[in-house]
Amino acid sequence: MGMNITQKIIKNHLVSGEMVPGKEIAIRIDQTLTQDATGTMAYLQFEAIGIPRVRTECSVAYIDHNTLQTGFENADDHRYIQSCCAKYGLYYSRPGNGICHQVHLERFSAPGKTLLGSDSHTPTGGGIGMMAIGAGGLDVAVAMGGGAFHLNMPEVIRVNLHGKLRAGVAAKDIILKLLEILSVKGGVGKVIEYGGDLSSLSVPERATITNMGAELGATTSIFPADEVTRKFLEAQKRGDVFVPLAADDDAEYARVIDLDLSTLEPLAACPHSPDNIKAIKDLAGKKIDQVCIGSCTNSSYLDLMKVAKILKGKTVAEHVSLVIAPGSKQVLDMLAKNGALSDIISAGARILECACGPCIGMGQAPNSNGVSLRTFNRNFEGRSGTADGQVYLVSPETAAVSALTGVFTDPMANVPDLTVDMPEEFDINDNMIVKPYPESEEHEVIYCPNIKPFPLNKELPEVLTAKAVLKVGDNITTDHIMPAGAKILPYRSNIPYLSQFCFGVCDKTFPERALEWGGGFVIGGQNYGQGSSREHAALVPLYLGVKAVVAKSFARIHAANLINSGILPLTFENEADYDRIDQGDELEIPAIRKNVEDGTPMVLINKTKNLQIPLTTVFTDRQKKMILAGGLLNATKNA
Ligand code: MIC
Ligand code: SF4
Repeated sequence: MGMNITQKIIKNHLVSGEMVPGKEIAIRIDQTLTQDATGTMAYLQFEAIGIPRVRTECSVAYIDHNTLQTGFENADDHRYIQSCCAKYGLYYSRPGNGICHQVHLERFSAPGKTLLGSDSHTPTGGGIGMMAIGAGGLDVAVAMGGGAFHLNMPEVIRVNLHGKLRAGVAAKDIILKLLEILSVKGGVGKVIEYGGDLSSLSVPERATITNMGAELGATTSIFPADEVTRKFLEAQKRGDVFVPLAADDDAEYARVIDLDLSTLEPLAACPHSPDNIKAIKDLAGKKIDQVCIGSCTNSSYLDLMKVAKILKGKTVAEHVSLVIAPGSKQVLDMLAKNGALSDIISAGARILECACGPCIGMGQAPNSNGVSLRTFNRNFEGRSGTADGQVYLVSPETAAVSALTGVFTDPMANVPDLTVDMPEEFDINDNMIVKPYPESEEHEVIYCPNIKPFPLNKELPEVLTAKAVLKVGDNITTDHIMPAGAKILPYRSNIPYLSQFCFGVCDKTFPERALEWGGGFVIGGQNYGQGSSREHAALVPLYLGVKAVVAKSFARIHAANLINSGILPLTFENEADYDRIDQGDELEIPAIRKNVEDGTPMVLINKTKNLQIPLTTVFTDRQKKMILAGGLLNATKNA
């Protein structure tokens, strides 16, 4: 039987396990990336593992999240990460060089390779035919050291694209449509593979789609590597890494979705979830306060050239603030050289540096109750930095047209000709990427005051007794668990400080209660831990004493991060039992250690209500070791 792209790449990288959907497999990782907000922890963990030099084909550390530098903290982190790169043999992409996923796509991506990144939008690389997966920092640290990455063999959903997008409709609208069809949990345990007639979609457009596959909860998303891919790589002067990649005609899929692009229309993801989709025409006329264009989803040369064409010779509406953050130095440089930057500036746009910026709440928080149109990928409550901010996720075309009118405006009726040819040659200047130093050179790691040690768990006890310290609903994101933003993000390497803000969006009293009660169980609904890969959403609860999370279901990366930290992700056998636990109830799992060791069914006793609640969790042998030892690092030490 023929194979799909996912199976082909996994087969080429398989270290152990059977390629049967749902079963745990281990794959070899060719490339890794980290960014600064997850990177400090990842390098501290890499150092704790004790391997003298990275063992991948290529590992890159990017500085793109924490670039505001309102105090010494960010610069301390940059210094630490740069010194780790020097000592351990990594590429270092300096602040200003751009957003990790955009730069990686331009300068390092390669079809057929595996990439593991400590950022949930690492699947951006799927736009060029990489198997690019997001993970917690510790998993990336292990991969940097040459260790395999473990995941459950995904099912593959095939999305066939037919026809062409109409003028004013963008790649962003394709992924928003899929979010409407599949929802934020529709991709859990799955790879979304694209096929059909793809000749009209450039690599940056494909990357917009694979980038936001993260919002489907998918393990990753991937496009074939075809002539469009080859031309993109040649224009980046990296044609040598091209290999063609396609699914076999008789490959099988768990599900096939057909999308006729010519019927799509401009869409928006409305507050506060990427799958809360409405047509722009149904929002038309609604007043807006802010427009932000950029992020790893929509900040390519192609995107910003379209924006420049829309803004040329016009003025941003007087009550609107328009900010634009180009995705990379390459993009910004090219816009500057061809004059498009001038069109953007003279229309009144505010130019931000090439970084994540407002996407992660690093500046540009909207006004109170402000309506903000963003070309980004996440609109979780409070993420913008304004608690009651109303964030809508849209295409660059919708964003730019609406910035001019000051109200939601359908770009189909209002755009000039937006044809932008992909450049024959991109502007190549890698002077902001410091290459790995030769192994023969000696370099010291610089530990700055902002770098604090990370917490380590203890062995799993025989009996687990604790209170339900917090009860939350469905689709809790890691932004709820460990918020980011300008006031908090600089402390990613300082877990005690971060802990004051844990679950702040849901319940500001949580950290104090957790410390007072000695931690406890967190009770969650469906898709617990969706969103970012930040392992701080596990490390901070660990610091506050959280022992286990009992939920209806979990998002992939967060469940792995919990196990890596020795916190048990436990699932209700009957979802209705969620209603039989209240915050403050005394809970106990009487034979927890034995249950984990033997794989025998676990029962949670609600001592307050005198109830027995069956749990279904089954751990693999590898996971058992981690849970019994109190996390991956302890398990590695014991081995
Ligand atoms: C995000 O978009 O939420 C982030 C910030 O890039 C995170 C990583 C982090 O929290 O540092 C992600 O997507 O993994
Ligand atoms: Fe940065 Fe936003 Fe992309 Fe996360 S989603 S990597 S914060 S641009």
